[in-house]
Amino acid sequence: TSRRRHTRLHEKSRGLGDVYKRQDWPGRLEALRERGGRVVVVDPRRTKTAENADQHIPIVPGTDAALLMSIIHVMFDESLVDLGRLDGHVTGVDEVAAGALAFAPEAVAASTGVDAETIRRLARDIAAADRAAVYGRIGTHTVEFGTLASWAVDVISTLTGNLDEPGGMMFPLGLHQQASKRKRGFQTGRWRSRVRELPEVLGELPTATMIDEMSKPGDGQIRALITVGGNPALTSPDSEALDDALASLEFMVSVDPYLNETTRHADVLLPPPSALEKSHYDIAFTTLSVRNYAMWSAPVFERPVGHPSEFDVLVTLTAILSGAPADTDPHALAEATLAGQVGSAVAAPGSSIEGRDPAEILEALAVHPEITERFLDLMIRTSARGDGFGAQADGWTLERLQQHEHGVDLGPLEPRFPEVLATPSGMVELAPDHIISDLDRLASTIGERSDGFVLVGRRELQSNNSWLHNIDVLVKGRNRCTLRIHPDDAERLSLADGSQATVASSVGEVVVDVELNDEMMAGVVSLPYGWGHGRTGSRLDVASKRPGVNTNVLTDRTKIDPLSGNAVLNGIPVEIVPA
Ligand SMILES: Nc1nc2c(c(=O)[nH]1)N[C@H]1C(S)=C(S)[C@@H](COP(=O)(O)OP(=O)(O)OC[C@H]3O[C@@H](n4cnc5c(=O)[nH]c(N)nc54)[C@H](O)[C@@H]3O)O[C@H]1N2
Ligand SMILES: Nc1nc2c(c(=O)[nH]1)N[C@H]1C(S)=C(S)[C@@H](COP(=O)(O)OP(=O)(O)OC[C@H]3O[C@@H](n4cnc5c(=O)[nH]c(N)nc54)[C@H](O)[C@@H]3O)O[C@H]1N2
Ligand SMILES: [Mo]
Repeated sequence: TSRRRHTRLHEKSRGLGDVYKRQDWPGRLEALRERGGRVVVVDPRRTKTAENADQHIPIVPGTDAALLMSIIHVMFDESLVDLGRLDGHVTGVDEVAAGALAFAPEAVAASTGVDAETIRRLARDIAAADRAAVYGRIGTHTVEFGTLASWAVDVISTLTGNLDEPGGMMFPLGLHQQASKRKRGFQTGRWRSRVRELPEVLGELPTATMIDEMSKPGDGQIRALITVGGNPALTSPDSEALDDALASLEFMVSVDPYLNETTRHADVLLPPPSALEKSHYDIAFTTLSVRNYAMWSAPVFERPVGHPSEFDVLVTLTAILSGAPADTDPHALAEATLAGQVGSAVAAPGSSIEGRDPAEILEALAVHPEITERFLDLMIRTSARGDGFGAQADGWTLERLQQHEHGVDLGPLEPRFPEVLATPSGMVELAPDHIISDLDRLASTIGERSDGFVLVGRRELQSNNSWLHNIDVLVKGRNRCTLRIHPDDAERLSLADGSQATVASSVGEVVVDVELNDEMMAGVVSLPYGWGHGRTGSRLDVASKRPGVNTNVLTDRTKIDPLSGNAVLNGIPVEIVPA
């Protein structure tokens, strides 16, 4: 790389920092506390986040739904419910109140490990605060009652008037987004999987049943697979069985820069250019951001001549799958797709370009040499803040965004109700049938805490899921793939720091280095995920020298949250003995 390019890369990364610095979590937590706010972290492990908080509440893994329902119970019991501005826009409040009856704090204290007084105080504090946000992620979602827990998080925000309110849980509006949603509602189970008859969710089936669909013979058996930027051999449940299933496929294509644990099974590996060799506009994460912003980044390096872009690779695969010959020009298909999108936009009632001539719009988009940028510009210009191709004099275009090398700050999040509601009724439908009926299943699990160890996961700053372990600077130093266990538990099991333990679940076992650490709740152990390298046929020289073990050998594919189909990845019952 040339010196000039190095300088450019440096400037780019500084530019990114300017935008992402605002995401700085330790700084945000500190600022929140300086303003007089309080942070409470519920986690079986005393994480860095918990250390930076006012209060850490250890919880038995997998029991958040019960804790949250108990908070809701107290809110009704003590008349703390106040919908605020949302009053009149919410249905189902009475059904939620009835559903929460079974979850009195005393009833859930033993199984959650959180005492009744703590639960009551949480409910009262959230309700009494001028503003409060309740937030849950991997720990609350990837468990048996993940859907209920996620829903209950939003119910608490709603019942306390903190949904769509500054300081509470809000909805960002990205530069590419429309202000109002189509009122289509959310359906699941329109069709079911072949082997386990699991319902589709948003047109997808659980990864947890991929193995069954590939290995059970019969009509409709999956015999070919395309993976794009995924490493399921390490990241999906019941990895050993999945590895066998991948090996049994008749044909597999992978679009991936690495020859890793998954792509070693591929007949054809299509490596895309590096992420630094393409432009970037973030769509996924702006829907989760705490402030509205937009940024377009130019490629840092030019793509080598003759190397197709990832977009071209995917379009070509799409063309082949739809029956076109392998030498189909991907650009022709992409152009046709773009023309189709423009056609829909000019035909859509209420669109900012309704009734315009599609040819005029396509010509305006043609200023961008890359077709991907034309798709993006169409989204931006027809969005809530877009220029509507001239209809809004001060509106945004991709060209205008491109002039802001370090991105643009579009201001704080603003209330978006009722436009953002996508339910058929246009209301907050708080009590959908399938969720309310799952509360009985949850109620049947409360009672005593079961004995025995449970396993939770861990993410690392120097890694991203499974795929940054082949980069020396990111993996050097002490072994990070360790089983963290509370010193008292370790003593009981005669496990010394640095010794090895065998960890066994219902489906598999691993032998792993032990790390004593009092951040762990008693009875809970933690293993990071994304490790288990060094498989024959992979080509990961650095990672193979520090392979670690794959925690998903221990996750059971039959254990899922039935509503979402999400695999249970946290709270796995395990037995531990010295190895
Ligand atoms: N550096 C780095 N950044 C990443 C990633 C990475 O691998 N590395 N991965 C990215 C991805 S794909 C994602 S999805 C996000 C995930 O980001 P997070 O959702 O923050 O995920 P984790 O860091 O795994 O934290 C999960 C926490 O849940 C706790 N936990 C486990 N079980 C339970 C439970 O039953 N109840 C409760 N209350 N807590 C529980 C765990 O102890 C852990 O502290 O991070 C993203 N960012
Ligand atoms: N036990 C347990 N299992 C988990 C989780 C957990 O917390 N615990 N977390 C779950 C979560 S939240 C997630 S998101 C999944 C992640 O699961 P995966 O998405 O399967 O895992 P990654 O390691 O992120 O895989 C990224 C792949 O993309 C490739 N790649 C990198 N750059 C590019 C590129 O520019 N183009 C293409 N095409 N490929 C590229 C990498 O080589 C790698 O193969 O794992 C899930 N599994
Ligand atoms: Mo994720």
